[in-house]
Amino acid sequence: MAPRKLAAGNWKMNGDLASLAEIDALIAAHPAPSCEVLVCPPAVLLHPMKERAGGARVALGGQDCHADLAGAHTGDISAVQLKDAGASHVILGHSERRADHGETDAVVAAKAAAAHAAGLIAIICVGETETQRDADQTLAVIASQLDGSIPEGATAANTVIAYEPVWAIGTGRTPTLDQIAEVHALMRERLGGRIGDAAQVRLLYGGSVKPGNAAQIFALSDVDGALVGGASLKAADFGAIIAAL
Ligand code: G2H
Repeated sequence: MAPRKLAAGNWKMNGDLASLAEIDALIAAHPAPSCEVLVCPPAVLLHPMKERAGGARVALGGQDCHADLAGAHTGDISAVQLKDAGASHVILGHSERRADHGETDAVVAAKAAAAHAAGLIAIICVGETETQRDADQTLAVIASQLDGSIPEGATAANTVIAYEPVWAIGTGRTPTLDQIAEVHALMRERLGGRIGDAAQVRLLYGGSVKPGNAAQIFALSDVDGALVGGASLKAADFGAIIAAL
């Protein structure tokens, strides 16, 4: 049986306490979505979001965690702390983290192992740059990132993979449906060598997902949902994407 689809919102470094009203509005408009709904706000909003009526009814996630579960790491946040604040998931290896903080595949794998140890579901992101796509390296890059970023012990229950082509993030540009399908098929095949229940691992597409393109992308085989950035900030847009799943 195919896994239940997942609509995951990544607020990135956006939002404040007033933005929590968007979650309430989302739940009011979509009280019984057919897919799972996850929102990953900035860490400071996790607990207040969990406390609100709407936040108590959507799953919550962090956007990063440290590879250690506690210790002297000023400014960082641990997977245990995310869990304590109400998170069930954490996004790891987003291209903005890889670019802004120099996160390598090995770092992402260590963070994912910490997430698993804390009982969080790791959403591991992979994606090629425009230069890599133009050089016809996309499939090799994705395979290599998958191999290096997934820790031992990963299963369909504790790991989600998000394909996010770097050049499609926040740009309004998206790959063709054939390009998305090609990468997702490769990811499914590649996971087969690493994860026993690879057929059940949810594979999300991310990168300029909007109400206008969501249904077409979600109809592709091996696309089990989306990681949505800008369009997850407003209840109306994210709600329309949820409805398309
Ligand atoms: C990709 C995505 C969410 P956006 O980063 O992770 O953002 O939908 O704004 O392209």
